[in-house]
Amino acid sequence: MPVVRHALLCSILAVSAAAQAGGWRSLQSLPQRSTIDQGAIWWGEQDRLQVSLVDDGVMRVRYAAQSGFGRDHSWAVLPVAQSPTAEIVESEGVTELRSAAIHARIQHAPLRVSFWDAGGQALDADDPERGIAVVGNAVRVWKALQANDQVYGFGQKNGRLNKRGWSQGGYHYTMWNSDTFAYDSSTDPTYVSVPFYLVLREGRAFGVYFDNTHRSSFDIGRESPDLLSFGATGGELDYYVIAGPTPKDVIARYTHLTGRMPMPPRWALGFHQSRWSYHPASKLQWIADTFRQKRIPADTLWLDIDYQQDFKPFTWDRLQFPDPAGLIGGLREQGFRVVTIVDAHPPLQPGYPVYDEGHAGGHFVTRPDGSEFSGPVWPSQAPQDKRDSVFPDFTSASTRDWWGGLYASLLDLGVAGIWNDMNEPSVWIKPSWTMPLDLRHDNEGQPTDHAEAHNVYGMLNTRSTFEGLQRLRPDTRPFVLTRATFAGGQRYAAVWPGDNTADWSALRQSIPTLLGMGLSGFPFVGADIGGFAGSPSPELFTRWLQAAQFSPFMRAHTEQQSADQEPWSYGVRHESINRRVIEARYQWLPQIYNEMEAAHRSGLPAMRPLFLDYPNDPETWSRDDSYLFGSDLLIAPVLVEGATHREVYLPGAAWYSFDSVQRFEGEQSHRVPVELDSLPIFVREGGIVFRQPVVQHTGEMPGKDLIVQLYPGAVGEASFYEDDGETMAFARGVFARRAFRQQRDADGVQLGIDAQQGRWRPAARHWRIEWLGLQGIGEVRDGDRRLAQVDPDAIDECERCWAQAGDRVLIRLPDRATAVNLRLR
Ligand code: MIG
Repeated sequence: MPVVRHALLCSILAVSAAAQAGGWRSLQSLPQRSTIDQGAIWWGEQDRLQVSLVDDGVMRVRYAAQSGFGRDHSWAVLPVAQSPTAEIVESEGVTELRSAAIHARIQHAPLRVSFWDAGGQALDADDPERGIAVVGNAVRVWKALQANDQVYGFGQKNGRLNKRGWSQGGYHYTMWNSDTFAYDSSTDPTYVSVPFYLVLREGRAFGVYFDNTHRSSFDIGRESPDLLSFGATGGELDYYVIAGPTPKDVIARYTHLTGRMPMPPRWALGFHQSRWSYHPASKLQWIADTFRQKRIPADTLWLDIDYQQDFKPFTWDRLQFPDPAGLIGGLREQGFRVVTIVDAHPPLQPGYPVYDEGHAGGHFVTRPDGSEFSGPVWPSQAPQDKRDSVFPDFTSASTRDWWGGLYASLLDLGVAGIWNDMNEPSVWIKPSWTMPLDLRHDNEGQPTDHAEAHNVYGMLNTRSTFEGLQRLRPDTRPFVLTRATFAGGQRYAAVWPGDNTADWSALRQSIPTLLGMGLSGFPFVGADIGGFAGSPSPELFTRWLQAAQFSPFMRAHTEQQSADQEPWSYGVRHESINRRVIEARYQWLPQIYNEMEAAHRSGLPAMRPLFLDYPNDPETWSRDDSYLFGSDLLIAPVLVEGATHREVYLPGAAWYSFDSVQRFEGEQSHRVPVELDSLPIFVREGGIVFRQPVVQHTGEMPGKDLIVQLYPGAVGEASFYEDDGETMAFARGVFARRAFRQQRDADGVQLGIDAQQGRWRPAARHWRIEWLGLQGIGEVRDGDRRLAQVDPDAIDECERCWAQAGDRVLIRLPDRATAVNLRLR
């Protein structure tokens, strides 16, 4: 609560604005001003403008045109400990708020707000002419866009990664969660709303988060090349300006504000196989058996809507699935988990317990007259009993608790994760394809209409699911996948960008879309491999699988009518290439898990655009056909049909091709020849990467060697994290983290491994340490102990030994928790 310290009653008159284009009335000045805790407030008869420091490096601007400020409530922003302090400096016509990382300057007449960082670099600034403006219930602000500003983020959006869109003349994006079957790269909006963007200005960054759930829009240099504007059709103009100076600092601060993804279970980072739908039970069992028989690794099989009786949530079609517990239990013995879809649209059917309970509890969204709303979705197409659906009101805490508890029946059958679909919400009413905007929502005690609740419906659906799973199984990490969500939804669910198409342009689009999600706080994302609508060619499926080898969420999925879309569905040649891609995913899993744990802690995406690590290199600013995975890997998937070459830009100093360990100079483009089975992967000079032998699923990992590969470079460092992969014990210190440091210089070659932090110990296993590009070694010492040299073929059988294999030095040692110092001469 802001504390009014003293009122400075100003005699400046509120100047009513000259009419502007579109009827917008620009804010001029307000007659009253006072300082408040960490900021200042201006007001007139109805208008209020408040600017305050809310977190380290984060200022908040709040403006309401009519009847003052409403309740201070956010679905996205977490409560922040009010630690930083702002110094308030008043001078003629200007108020300044100064803090360690960000300064605000508010000009009084007309009221315009601008920001600086601690180093004096200008950040976000109102356009001097237009600034904040209102028309009817709509609010908007126009910001100055500088010639060299690059703009990113906005969550799940189509188009290029860099939203400045030089060649296209800028972008205009709408935030309104929409079910957009078979969308293309010009479709907007789609399923997700994240009103957050990041501006990169000559290598330095700042961010803006617009905390408004109404339909909103962003214009990035399209209306005018030197303006960026955003606003909403209702609610307050309530936004946060987030200082850098690096883009990583902005994302760290943004995710401190809106939260970070929970630690995923390790199995969720394996390969997932889905389609609409695997049924009956024998079909799902056949899919499972085929993966194991063909030795194609996989962890998770998905049940789409047809497992249910008449598309009713929390039911099973007992003719097709007579014994779900037996089926799921048997699959578990084969190393599979099962995820089931649960759509939040129970049919209006008295006698169906979910309807009866929800009706009795007043849990469903109502019409303005208080009656229960119903509308057609899947249950209206049920094979037998066709009915309209009712919709849980997830804006009510008690409804979230109730719905979250219903997952008990699925967990009791052994279901491992939940897939929330259709939660834009998608309702088959033309032309809106959602609920009427005047429907009523509880809104945590301050009832509102669907126009305000629409964009958070999906996020609150997943909050109900996530919190329900947590309550039901407190020591198990929940796994939830969602189609719709909002800023902050990363706290509850992984996201996939819905119904893409089985064509090359959709594969190409998937990279910038997923990268944009990562920049917007959502690191756990992945698109339907092979495309959802239509059937991919064998080549497209293989290329898509390769492009997704480092996709945080890696799932093949397709629509009802398409051809078979399993890794073996495209002939023997593709089957063996596809197997190798999935095997490689599993070989890389220690590294992938490590980077996803870092994303959980830092908020920074593992799958990230080049500019995130190289913001000062202009060549990276618009690259969106390749990506970094963490800081040490650069992935350049082949995205073009019939390609024989792939152009790859490598930033920074130097990189090595992962497989041939060939050196490539940085700050250059390279033309790399490719075959059908090529996925160009580069490792940063000095990089240390963590891998394992091929496993068929994550359950086979315990006891497997940990392979540590050291790439050439004078120095290199890495941190490596592991835990049990499943429970919450890591949060109580049961994890293992250790630092690796390699050095290659005139004094010799060394690897130091610090004693582990944390109390988790892996099952007994060996380390296999591989020094790449290293020859002429005559002696290897582990501390004081000289290791025996063996033939490279014998390396996997020995207890502690080393071998020279071509230009690689291989070392095998039992894993231990204490510090290790290897010296090679
Ligand atoms: O109206 O559950 O995006 O992945 O297979 C279509 C059936 C409903 C849309 C999802 C898709 C899923 C399909 N669903």
